[in-house]
Amino acid sequence: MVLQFLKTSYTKVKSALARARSLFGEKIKALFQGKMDENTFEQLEQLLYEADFGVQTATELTNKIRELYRTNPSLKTADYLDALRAHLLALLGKYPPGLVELPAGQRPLTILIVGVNGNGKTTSTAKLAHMLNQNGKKVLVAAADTFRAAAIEQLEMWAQRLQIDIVKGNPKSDPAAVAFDAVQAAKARQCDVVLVDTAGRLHNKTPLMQELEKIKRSCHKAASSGPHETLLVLDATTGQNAIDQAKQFHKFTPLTGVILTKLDGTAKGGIVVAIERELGIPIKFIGTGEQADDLQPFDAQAFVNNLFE
Ligand SMILES: Nc1nc2c(ncn2[C@@H]2O[C@H](COP(=O)(O)OP(=O)(O)OP(=O)(O)O)[C@@H](O)[C@H]2O)c(=O)[nH]1
Ligand SMILES: [Mg+2]
Repeated sequence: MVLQFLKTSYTKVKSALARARSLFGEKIKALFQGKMDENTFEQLEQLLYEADFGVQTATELTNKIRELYRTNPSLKTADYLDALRAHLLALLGKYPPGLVELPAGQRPLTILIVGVNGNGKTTSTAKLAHMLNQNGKKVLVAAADTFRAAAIEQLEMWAQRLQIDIVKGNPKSDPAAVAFDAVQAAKARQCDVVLVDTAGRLHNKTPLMQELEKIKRSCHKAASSGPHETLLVLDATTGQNAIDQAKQFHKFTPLTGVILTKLDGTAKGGIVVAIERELGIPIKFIGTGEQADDLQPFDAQAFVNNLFE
């Protein structure tokens, strides 16, 4: 029901990956244009590692290219790039795109947005609400980051600007109660989707992680099959620490997907592969800027094609 018709904008992905393409993709291309020898393979492995692909993937990809060269030393630059693209796609294309589908007549789809401070939760909540709204869904957002008054105001401003329904609590009130009220309100107003924005929390602070469990239970109490998605917002510029964050969040509150923000601000696209591979959690959306329409459904093909040209 939900996201099948959400289309990836290749242009947006292309411009978001401009830095990664010029600082990583172009270097790889240059490497394959020169004379191939063991030094080339070592440099390739180093480049992949520096671009946050993770040790395992960097080694595997390098071995594949080394083997390709060994069996056919007369291959061209384009052949190596094609091989790299194909291997990456095989690693990434494992998850169905989009949000889960609810059985007909069952709503609202409840989505919990979680993550450490400043990763882009509130902005992503607004962007995702906007995307769904643009696709004809009736959406409600919940300002369940009651930790700071400014956080409530921030989501309120987005909601006003995007003309989206909002349910908010008072500053310092119980975020689980806000989530409960929001899901109830979404049911009463026959909304298709409710998005719950939560406060930033450090993944190594156990009481804060336990609070998430409470928010989750509260969503469940309000609508027994939810929350249907728990999306972790990760900042692509964080590097390998993003993996540790995801592991901890996943331990306390099983995640159904990742929103990877700020891809426009990094030269390292490899974290996309590392997250899906090391955590077994799909990247569902990518953040490509600060505006309302700077969110794209993650599309492995578009990603890989735009990383190397
Ligand atoms: N360039 C870029 N900036 C982004 C993206 N997503 C979010 N931001 C910016 O990142 C900053 C933090 O975003 P917020 O949405 O407030 O982050 P948050 O996780 O809600 O923060 P806390 O509630 O304080 O934990 C803002 O300046 C956003 O505009 C993105 O995809 N690209
Ligand atoms: Mg926030």
